[in-house]
Amino acid sequence: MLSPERPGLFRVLCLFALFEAACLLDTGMLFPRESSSREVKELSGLWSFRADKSPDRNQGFDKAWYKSRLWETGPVIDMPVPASYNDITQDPTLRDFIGWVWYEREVVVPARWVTDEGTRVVIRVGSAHYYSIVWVNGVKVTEHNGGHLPFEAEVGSLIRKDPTQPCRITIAVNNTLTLETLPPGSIQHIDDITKYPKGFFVQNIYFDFFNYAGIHRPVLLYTTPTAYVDDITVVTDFLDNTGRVNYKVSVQGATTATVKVTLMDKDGHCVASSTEPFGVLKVVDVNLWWPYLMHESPGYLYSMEVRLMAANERSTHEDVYTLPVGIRTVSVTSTQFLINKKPFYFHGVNKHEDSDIRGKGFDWPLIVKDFNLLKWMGANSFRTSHYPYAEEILQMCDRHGIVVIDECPGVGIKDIRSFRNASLNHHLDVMDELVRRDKNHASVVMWSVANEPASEMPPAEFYFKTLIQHTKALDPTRPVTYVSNSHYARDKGAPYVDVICINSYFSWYHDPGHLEVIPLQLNTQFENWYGKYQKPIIQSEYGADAVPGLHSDPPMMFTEEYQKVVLQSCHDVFDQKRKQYVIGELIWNFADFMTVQGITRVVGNKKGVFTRQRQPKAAAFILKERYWRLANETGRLPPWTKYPCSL
Ligand code: BDP
Repeated sequence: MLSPERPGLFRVLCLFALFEAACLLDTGMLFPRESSSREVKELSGLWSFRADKSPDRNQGFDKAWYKSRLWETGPVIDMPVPASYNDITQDPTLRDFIGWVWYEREVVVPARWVTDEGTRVVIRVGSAHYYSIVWVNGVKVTEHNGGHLPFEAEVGSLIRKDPTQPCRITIAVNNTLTLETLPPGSIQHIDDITKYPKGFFVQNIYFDFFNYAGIHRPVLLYTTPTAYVDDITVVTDFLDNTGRVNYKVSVQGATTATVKVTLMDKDGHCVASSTEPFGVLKVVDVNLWWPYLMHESPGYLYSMEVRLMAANERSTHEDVYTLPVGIRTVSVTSTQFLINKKPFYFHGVNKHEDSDIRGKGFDWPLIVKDFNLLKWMGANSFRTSHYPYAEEILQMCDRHGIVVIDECPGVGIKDIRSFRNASLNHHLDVMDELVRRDKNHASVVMWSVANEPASEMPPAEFYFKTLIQHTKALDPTRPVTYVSNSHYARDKGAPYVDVICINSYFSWYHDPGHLEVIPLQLNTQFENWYGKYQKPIIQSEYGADAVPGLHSDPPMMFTEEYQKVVLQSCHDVFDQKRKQYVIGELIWNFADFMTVQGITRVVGNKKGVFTRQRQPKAAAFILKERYWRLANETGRLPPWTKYPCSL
């Protein structure tokens, strides 16, 4: 990726590596889409729910709750899916619950799914936090370690066993974190009965957001033929006016197969086609995928239709899957981040999947509102701090041209025991799953393998070297970063990354109240990091808490004025350094978000420039002014926007 001397050969090697890497996992993880050969049944809505409040949280397994209907095992309540369960009731023990919770729902499946042996029926959970086990009609079909990423299992044979019965889906989810989970955590039992009730325990976490739990993203049943398109990998580039889509199609369940691949433009016209399972589609007069505010028509997507004609011992099948494809390139020099060979400056935000009542539950109105706010403020990018966001969000980014730094849940790696092999191996698996899921998104321009680990610890160097090299081998077409805290003495991961990402909170956690230190300290920070590594730098977090409606002049901490001045003081330095090697600035945070209770958090973290209800604080207007100005300087505004704009 870094200025190859022989671009042609290099590209072939990259492709080979990505295509091979895609095979490291047994199967693909294509987003379920309807087509002439595929149906999707969404199971969003009310599920039965029961938290296992037994002392060892194991009653559900001892009594095999999955074997009967959940209400037959004891009292159940209604629980919306998708949603975190924590804020749904008035019960404080459920908000702070740690252990197994049980979800159940009965589904009536179309008769054709049952009778047609040539149909494959798959259950897919978009994400559940943290460890999940799934049963269908009392039979275990899969389990999955980790939140934020999808998992699935074939269930056709179980549904067909007794077609007269509805299909009963039971999902048990456990939010317990250990030193080997991502993010890590630990359970602490406190036995002092003079101070704590019997059986008292807490879950210690080392990250700054509430450990929301439950089924966070949609659960689906979907079908494919038994011979089907299992995975598609695309890597794009262009030369002059000609775009190139390098692709590979993986097929499962077929004894013989032929493939027809057709690339269509936005108007549905075929621009290239092939009958090979892998190859290159050439697009004359290509419409490149451009970021929002960098071009007058950002987010241009082609549609790649893969039509499989296959046979197996049962019958012949046709399977159709259509993948949106944005044609663009990404590369990095020692001072610049290039998209389509042009310098790109990240002016954006860090987010969380977080809102009132829903917690981390997927919610379309919230997602669309957030995109409207991003576009209103002129943000062209965000980092998925501190875990992968829903695929539907990345699809929105592809369509709107919002650039994404895709971060895995490697946050809060602070305990030396979390650098052992068990943790590293799980971290590598999570990167495999993340790259498998998100490799085809044009909006994803960089992988972030972790946020602020205790990188001064001796095992950190081996850990991050291995992790970063593994990620680069998985996907040689995108840069890899890892987010450091500028206040840490040493950073062992930095030599291996392509882009340095730094978080710093001058005049907040350090020298609180002393706004005057910001210009000097921020300048020193940049000079030190660039001097040492000669790599482009993104200010990946900066900011200050502001309790909305709290005011003071001269500014005092926690007021809207203080937050404003922190931002403005940083912006002056960014403006000097972006002429040299600073390639972006991402505010911490887009919106206020929930955290554990603590003496530095007033009902959550208040560093949002929007409130948790998505209303602007004074700082939002500062950023809006700045981001549109930056866009005017560095990009090409779409004709339908006027500066200052009110979208
Ligand atoms: C940063 C962390 C982020 C926190 C933020 C803060 O990366 O997760 O929420 O500090 O303290 O260091 O607001």
